[in-house]
Amino acid sequence: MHDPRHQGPLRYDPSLVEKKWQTRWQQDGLYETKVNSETPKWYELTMYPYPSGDLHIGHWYAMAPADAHARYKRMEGFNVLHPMGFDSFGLPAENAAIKRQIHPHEWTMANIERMRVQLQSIGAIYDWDRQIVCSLPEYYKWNQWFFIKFFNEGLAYKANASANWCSSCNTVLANEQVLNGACERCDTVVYKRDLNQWFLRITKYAEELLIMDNLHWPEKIKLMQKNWIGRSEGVEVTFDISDLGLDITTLSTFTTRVDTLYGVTFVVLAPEHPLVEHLTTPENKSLVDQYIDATRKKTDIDRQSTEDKKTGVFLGTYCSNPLNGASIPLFIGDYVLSSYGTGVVMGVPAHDQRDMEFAKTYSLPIKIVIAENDSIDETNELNYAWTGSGKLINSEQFTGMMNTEAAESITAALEATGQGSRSISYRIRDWLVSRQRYWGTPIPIIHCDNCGAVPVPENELPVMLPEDAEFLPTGESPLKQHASFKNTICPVCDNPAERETDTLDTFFDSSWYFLRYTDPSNSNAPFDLNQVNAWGPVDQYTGGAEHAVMHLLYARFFTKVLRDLKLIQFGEPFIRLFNQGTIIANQQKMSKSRGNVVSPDEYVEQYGADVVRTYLMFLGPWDQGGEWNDGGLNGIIRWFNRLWDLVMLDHGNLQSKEFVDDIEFQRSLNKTIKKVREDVAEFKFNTALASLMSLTNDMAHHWDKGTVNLTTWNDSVTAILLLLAPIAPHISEELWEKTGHVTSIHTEGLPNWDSALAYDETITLVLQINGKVRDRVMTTVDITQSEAEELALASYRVQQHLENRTIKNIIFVPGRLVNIVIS
Ligand code: ANZ
Ligand code: ZN
Repeated sequence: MHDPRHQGPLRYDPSLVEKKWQTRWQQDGLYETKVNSETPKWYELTMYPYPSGDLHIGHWYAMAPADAHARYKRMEGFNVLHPMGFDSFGLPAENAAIKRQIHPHEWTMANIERMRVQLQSIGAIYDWDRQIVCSLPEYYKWNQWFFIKFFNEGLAYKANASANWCSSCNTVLANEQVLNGACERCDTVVYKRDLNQWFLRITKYAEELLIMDNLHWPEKIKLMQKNWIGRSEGVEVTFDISDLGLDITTLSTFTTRVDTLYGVTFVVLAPEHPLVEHLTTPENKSLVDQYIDATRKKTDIDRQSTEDKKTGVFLGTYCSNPLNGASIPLFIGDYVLSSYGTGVVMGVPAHDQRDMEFAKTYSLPIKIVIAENDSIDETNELNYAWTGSGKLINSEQFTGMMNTEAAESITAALEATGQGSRSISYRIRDWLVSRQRYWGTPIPIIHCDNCGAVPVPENELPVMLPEDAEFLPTGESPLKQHASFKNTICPVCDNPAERETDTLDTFFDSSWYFLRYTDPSNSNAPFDLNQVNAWGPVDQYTGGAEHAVMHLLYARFFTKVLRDLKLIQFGEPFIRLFNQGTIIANQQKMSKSRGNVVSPDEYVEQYGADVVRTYLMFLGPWDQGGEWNDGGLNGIIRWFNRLWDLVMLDHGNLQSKEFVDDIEFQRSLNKTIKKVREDVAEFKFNTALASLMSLTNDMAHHWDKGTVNLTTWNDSVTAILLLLAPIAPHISEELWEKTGHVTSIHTEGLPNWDSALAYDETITLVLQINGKVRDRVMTTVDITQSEAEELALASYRVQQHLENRTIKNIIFVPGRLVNIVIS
């Protein structure tokens, strides 16, 4: 009976048993969620999937462990919301539609139907009444409603900008969607196009978005957000250009090293800078124009590359240094980005590597103003820029000061004369949200010649996406060709006007979907205030680390705006974040092109959802992912069978053993309960499962040896089923019923442990000589140093290795080891 070599088939027919329970749970409304004032809430959310058509093992890997954790929280006594939906707008639907001549809506809805059935097979606690489908008007209506709110607050605006253009997707991309200069979706190299686009003013929240102390998120993700926001403290220094006879008399630069101001030997403007044409002399114009053209073809990444030569063109004009009036030549250079700081850099070749390279290329003077050490003076030849700190030289009255101190003094001097002010620059740019594609939310704006951009009146929402658009990618929004969509009447002045034909970035949809789950079918508002404030914010969010910047940052921004609009009462969307790892096959990431994608369906059909769920949680730490290996499923099947057999044993046989002393087994049981509860709470499913498996062994062992009494046996059966319930909800429910329970195991609480029994009394103390293990002894955890030393020296094996050598030192690591150091 306890033969560990038990092999498949399962003791139960998974298809029958799982179907039976899924139907019953559904009928009993077991997973309907309602706000409830008595029970504390727990909102656990898995990033919603894109309805690509097939639920693959990667989805299971994201969803099954998250479901186990949500179930665990339920059993812990929380009122748990764990919803599911579909991120269903976006390019793949449109591309598939173009390729296969199916309407994106049809393609999307068919995929959703299919995926929902597959999702149901996981046996998760999703409350399907709360499902969200972003591409339906009942959802995107509220995107439009929010957009108008943003617009009215000045948080949505249309502007000309040089935007990232992907020629293969035929649309602009947000900065966040450009990876290493290429489109994150299709890898096509992105170039810049001047376009009139819609932006959301995320930069207004840059400072607050940096505050992440209270977020329980992986440090790595917080750091990525911080770097993306990229805050720099510096000074805006103005250089005089009044000699040139222009309307504008100063040129403003942003520097983080104002202490180097005496070392400026040139000033470089970004080629796109609006003053360039005015600062260029006629003789220099043609070279300058050529250079500007060449710059457009480069990506920002290329422009910032440290490998490439720093190039530029002289404009033929000069500005003067605010401190000493020195005349300084003006250049354009593509290493200066128009979108950062003021788009102008003061060139300090002695102390900035890029400036150094630039100066060498154009034979510009290199003037040292920070001494690397005392022996350096301005006559030294520099081969590299000294970017460290030091005393100022060659800097008039500031000479001799430490540079940190000089920075303060120089700033004060500039402020006094109005030639400079402290300033903070951020790397982050406003979020470009308009897309020239069909399958997205129409932007609810009407352009009127008299009234400008006018929002669509609220009672006319949603602006429906017309079904019959020609959605071929032409580079312009397909809605532009749709006359009856485009032509309308201005809501303000009643004159003919045109609708905005761009659609919203799908990251707009996902920036607030977690709020909609709290009240998904509300047709009067995006959500009811009581519902959203009762459930929100999300207590635990789980998903892939690839969303470190875009989605998570946008959602945080949205949440803060909605808080400021008094629509919600919290300012952070996701309190805790856990990133699962990836599951691989044959040592490689699964992908269609490699042909190594594992489909869960057949496995589920053959072995049931529980075996697949449990295996996924067992194959490695969830945040590290692991290798899918069919053979591994057998281990789970074998274990389930053993457990089944043990639970089904006729425990009446134990009646006679009422008084057996089974303290050893009780210890093992209580320790397991403690360990499993702690592990699952922290998403350590694999070690939790290992403990449950070893408890199974223990149960079998004590049964065979007769060292367990009836009460403890029953406790152990109850405990192991309860602990398994979040991970394998069907088999645990089936066995729960078979052991005589009439109500669902999923309405039970978790088993508790007795701390006196869960206490690890004995440990194995490792005995070493000069770091080499020589013996191991069992002892008590609380053994003292002197007791441990005594024990070590008494060991026969240790004595053999000690021979007659002198002991120099004895190191004791409590609870772990004794290391005897000999000469
Ligand atoms: C003079 C200087 C001297 C600088 C020196 C550095 C060292 P972070 O730290 O990233 O904020 N800079 C300013 N605007 C720029 C732009 N639009 N494109 C490219 N570079 C730009 O970098 C701030 C520094 O980057 C600024 O300080 C400026 O160069 C440059 F020894 O000013 B520094
Ligand atoms: Zn009008």
